Amino acid sequence: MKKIKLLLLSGFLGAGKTTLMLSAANHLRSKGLNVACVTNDQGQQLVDSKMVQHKQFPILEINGGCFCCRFEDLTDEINQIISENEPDVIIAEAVGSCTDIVATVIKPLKAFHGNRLQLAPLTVVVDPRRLGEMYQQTTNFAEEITYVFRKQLEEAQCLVLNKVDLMEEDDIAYLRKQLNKDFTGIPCVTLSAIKDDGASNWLNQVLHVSNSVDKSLIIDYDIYAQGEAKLGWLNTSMELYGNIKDAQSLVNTIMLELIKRFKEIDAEIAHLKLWAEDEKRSIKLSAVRNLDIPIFFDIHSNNWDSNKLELLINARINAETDHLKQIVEDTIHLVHKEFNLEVIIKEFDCFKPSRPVPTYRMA
Ligand SMILES: Nc1nc2c(ncn2[C@@H]2O[C@H](COP(=O)(O)OP(=O)(O)OP(=O)(O)O)[C@@H](O)[C@H]2O)c(=O)[nH]1
Ligand SMILES: [Mg+2]
Repeated sequence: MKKIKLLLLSGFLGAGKTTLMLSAANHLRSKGLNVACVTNDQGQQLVDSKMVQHKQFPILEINGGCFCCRFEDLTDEINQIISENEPDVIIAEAVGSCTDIVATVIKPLKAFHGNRLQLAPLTVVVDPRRLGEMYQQTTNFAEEITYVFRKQLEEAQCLVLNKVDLMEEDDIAYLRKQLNKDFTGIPCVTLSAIKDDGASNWLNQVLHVSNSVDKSLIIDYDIYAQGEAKLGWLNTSMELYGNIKDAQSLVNTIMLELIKRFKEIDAEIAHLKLWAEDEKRSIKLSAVRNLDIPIFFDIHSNNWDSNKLELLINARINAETDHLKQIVEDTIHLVHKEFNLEVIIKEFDCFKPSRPVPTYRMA
């Protein structure tokens, strides 16, 4: 039986996993291969899934916990996508606050499903600015979050230093040197996942290589759980009704307002994503640091007026949930008043990820 290739992406929130997954999926599709994508989150209402659907790839979503804690869901869903879409390659993105994937996902997949899945080396995507902050000890994140970031790097079987377009060559050379020193023997690919064909270097590195590493991470689950619990997680979806003259500018205003308010309480943004759509168009904005201005527009849509807009907000912030909730609620209220829009909240979920309890852990 021909095995289906499974490429697993890990790496911290905002590092560029979804961007790389979509770039790789596009590349493979252009070569005539069937690709399916897997998104994963602690909550529901995911901007990432909207992105995958927008690019028209088959998608499966594992909600309400990471792959390791929802291992049976992951394998059930993989079975389903295989029978419905017959993919040649599946690309799966783990939750950005998750680690210990070799022991809790890769090894169990190899043990129980190795006859039909060919697992590639575990790839960890890195934002070089976050990596620089770790080395220079200038991060604004709680120590326990940096612990998780570091553990993600430690279990990489392939490192992707992404977003090189944002960096000076010297800085990239310095970071590569540090990675080579700290993670000797681990291949490190530098690329820009947002550029056309940015993923091809990575695919060359992992697509035809089977996962052969059996070393599991040494990790303290108490600190890991504390690190995850330092992050406030908020997913909300709503409908906005009224005379929306310029949807892009409206969504931009919401984004800037949220960033301003998080800065005011010194709450570091890990990833703040907004998605807006009506029946014809959609737009996505992301900020992955408090310093992130201007914001990335992943899907452009200029001069866009509408009477009804659906809006998703996904926020992962180093903040207490009551602060996070208050800031998002206040911002929505401001939109209602300043833009004279009726706002109907469909879902509103704000929480801290609970302690990871993997279904399997193979040391
Ligand atoms: N300049 C630049 N921006 C990038 C690159 N890759 C990703 N980004 C941007 O970084 C932001 C985060 O990218 P995502 O792909 O959503 O990151 P992620 O790792 O999937 O984030 P989570 O799902 O929250 O863990 C988006 O605004 C992307 O457009 C890159 O190579 N260069
Ligand atoms: Mg993502």
